[in-house]
Amino acid sequence: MSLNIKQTIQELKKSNCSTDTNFFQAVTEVLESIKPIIDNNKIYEAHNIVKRIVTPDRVIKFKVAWVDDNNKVQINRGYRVQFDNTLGPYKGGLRFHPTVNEDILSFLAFEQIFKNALTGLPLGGAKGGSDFDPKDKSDMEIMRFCKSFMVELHRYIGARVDVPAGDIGVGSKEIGYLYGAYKNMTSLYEGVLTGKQILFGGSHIRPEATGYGAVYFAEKLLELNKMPQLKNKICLVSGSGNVATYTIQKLYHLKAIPVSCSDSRGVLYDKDGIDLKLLKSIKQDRKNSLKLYTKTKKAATYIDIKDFEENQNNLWDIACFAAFPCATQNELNEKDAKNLFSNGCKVVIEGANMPCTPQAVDVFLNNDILFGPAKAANAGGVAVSALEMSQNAAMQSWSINKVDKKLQNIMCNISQDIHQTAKLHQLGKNYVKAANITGFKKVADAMVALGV
Ligand code: NDP
Ligand code: 2IT
Repeated sequence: MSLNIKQTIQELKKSNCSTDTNFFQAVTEVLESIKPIIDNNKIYEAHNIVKRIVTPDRVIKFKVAWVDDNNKVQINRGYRVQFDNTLGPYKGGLRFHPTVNEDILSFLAFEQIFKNALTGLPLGGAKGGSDFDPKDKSDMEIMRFCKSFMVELHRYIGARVDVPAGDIGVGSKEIGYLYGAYKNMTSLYEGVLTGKQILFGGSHIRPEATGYGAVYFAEKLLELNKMPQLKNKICLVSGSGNVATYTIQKLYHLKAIPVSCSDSRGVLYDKDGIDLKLLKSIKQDRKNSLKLYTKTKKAATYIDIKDFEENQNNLWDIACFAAFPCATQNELNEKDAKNLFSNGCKVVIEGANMPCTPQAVDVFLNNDILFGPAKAANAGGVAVSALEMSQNAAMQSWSINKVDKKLQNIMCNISQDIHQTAKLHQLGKNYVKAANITGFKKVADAMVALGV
């Protein structure tokens, strides 16, 4: 029987919340990609693989009570979506942002299964977080929140069970507080979290890994498609957090010219190339606006989000060779994609998770723009997380050079694997389908082999 995508989504909507739009968007994209594989492999139907893979193992939802600086008790929601552990312990980041809900975390956890499979390392898929907003909180409030969050979370995680890491709003500071709380409650000094500081078991290159990895991936994909490399090319980057910062840094290493960045309040354009030192010093404090940059760099332009033209992000109007959306989901829509195309953009690489809407992706694919989907392009972060787990398990610390080389290898392998799949299944340059098929097959074959 052939896979009926509409019916599968409808059944899923009955058991999930029907407003889970991000989750259904992600599931639909994967199912559309793998339909030919499912239809041609009776074994997957016999093992009900589709239904098993779109249903999370468990969704843990809990209350986080913490005390603010005014001695008031505050309440937030905490979550951990443990989607699938077929290939290894549950693995994926924690996001602290006011928009966090079960839908967003389910979509991220679902995507993480296939991303982690693409790395070739033994990792399952998960995601978690809270609607807590660290941006307007003091350090002490963040610490107290993290401690309370871990009081609940520690029951469900472990170095061989589920290993969270960072994501939006969770950097090495938050990971430190979370790790401290876990250690205090369990007496275990184990690799239960990744993205730790080097001082207490972190890995070199983990902060840089997602951004560096996206650029390594881009260079390899360009090479495989016999396109020019990034050297001397104008590049657009969105976001100004972890992923964006290290994407910009690696672009400079390769002598490319990253001219933009953004945050939730506006967009910054510096035609001379973003001054990374200045950007980092401004964004050391999450509360700072990018507008501060123009005080030092008079030639740079800042556009406030309030002044964006309707249904358009003004960042994507700038002429470029390559675009790296590195902020958040659905930040680049169809109109933005058309603007990129008409301004000569040749390659789009997703540093963030699902930053391009499905309609934007169609514009890229229909206009021969080389498109690197998130689950392949931004897998460098979780890949170095897995290397951190290896170092922790072996009680070792590897050199910068060793980790960076391994990261480069992993990103090159991912590019080659999806390029190979695209050839094998005659998908042209549709790396969305190729990445989904490559990741899916690894998990599905292991599911069949392991039995129910
Ligand atoms: P950070 O918190 O370090 O930075 C997030 C950046 O995105 C900030 O500049 C933030 O601006 C901006 N942003 C967040 N929400 C919005 C929004 N609604 N509209 C516009 N801008 C927004 O997070 P990361 O850099 O770690 O994560 C960025 C993306 O990369 C996410 O999609 C994440 O899932 C993905 N990712 C992260 C990995 C990692 O290792 N950290 C690994 C793989 C993927 P502001 O400060 O104003 O909120
Ligand atoms: O989306 C992602 O891959 C991450 N936030 C990193 C996850 C991890 O476990 O390092």
